[in-house]
Order: sequence, then structure tokens, then C-alpha cells
Amino acid sequence: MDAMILLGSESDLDVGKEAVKIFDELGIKHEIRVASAHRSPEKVKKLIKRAENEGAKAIIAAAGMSAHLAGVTAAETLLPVIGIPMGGGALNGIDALLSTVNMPGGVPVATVSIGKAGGKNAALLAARIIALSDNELRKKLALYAEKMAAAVEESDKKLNPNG
Ligand code: RP5
Repeated sequence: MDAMILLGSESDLDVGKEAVKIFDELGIKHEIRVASAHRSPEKVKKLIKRAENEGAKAIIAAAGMSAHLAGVTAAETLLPVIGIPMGGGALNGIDALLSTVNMPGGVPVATVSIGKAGGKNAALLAARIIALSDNELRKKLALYAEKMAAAVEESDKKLNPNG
């Protein structure tokens, strides 16, 4: 596999699916699994080992509330870890954002935005990491960026048909 997506709970699946969509579009082999830093820490460790053994180049960890999944994952592996803070808690994701981003020096977690945009960007960041040693994937990422720019242009043309 190229990347693993860990979700702290099934309730994080909507955001996880955003990452899956990007991986599918780019042809990145992945697994999406549910394991919790608090509720099933041994399973988290097992899945990290599995990702390492299967050749993953990045792990995405999505969690909410007191979100420790990404940090714990980064403590257990030397693979790059990308954390997605979930917006569902009482503090609308500020809790998860601070828990995910505010790692002590020495244990890095690349933290993306709260919620669905974070799901998308986590996958794109993982793709950029993988593309460092994969030219075909780099071309796909360039095409993805071109399509985005074309969509913006299309929106502008709709509002300004006469230029
Ligand atoms: C976190 O607590 C999960 O990542 C989830 O975002 C949040 C709530 O989990 P559930 O109570 O919905 O399972 O561990």
C-alpha cells in the first residue's frame, strides 16, 4: 500500500471519504481503518506496523475532541504523519486542532485544516510526499492543479460572459 488512513471513530468517516476520493482519483493504493488512541491503543500500534510492513509512505490520522491519534502515531513510526482535526466536538474542532497541531518538539505531525477540506488536503499532501519518488504521480498532481485552475476560470466566465 502507498498510504494508510486511520480514523479515531466511524463518526469521522465523512472526512475520511474525502481523502479516499483523492487517493482513488490519483491511483494511490490505500487502506482506511478505524482505531482509537484512547479506546483501542494496541490496535493503533498494530495498524502502524502493518502500514510500515506493507510499504506505506505516509499515514493520515483523523480524530476529534482531545485528538491524540496523529500524535501517538507520530511517536510510533518514522513515516510522515498528517493529522486531520475533526470538527464534531463541543468546540467545533478548535479542541482537535490544538491537540493535533501542538506537538512537542521532536515528534512532527503535519496538521491540515479542520474537517472535509482537511481530508482532501491530507490526501494531496500524502500524494506530494509519495510523488517525490514517483514521476507518474507528479504528472497526475500537475494535471489536478490544472483542472482546479480551469474550474476557477469557468466560474469567472459564467459571471463575466463578455470578459
Ligand atoms: C475521537 O472522538 C474520534 O476521532 C471522534 O472524532 C470523536 C468522537 O468519537 P465517537 O464518540 O463519535 O466515537 O476519538
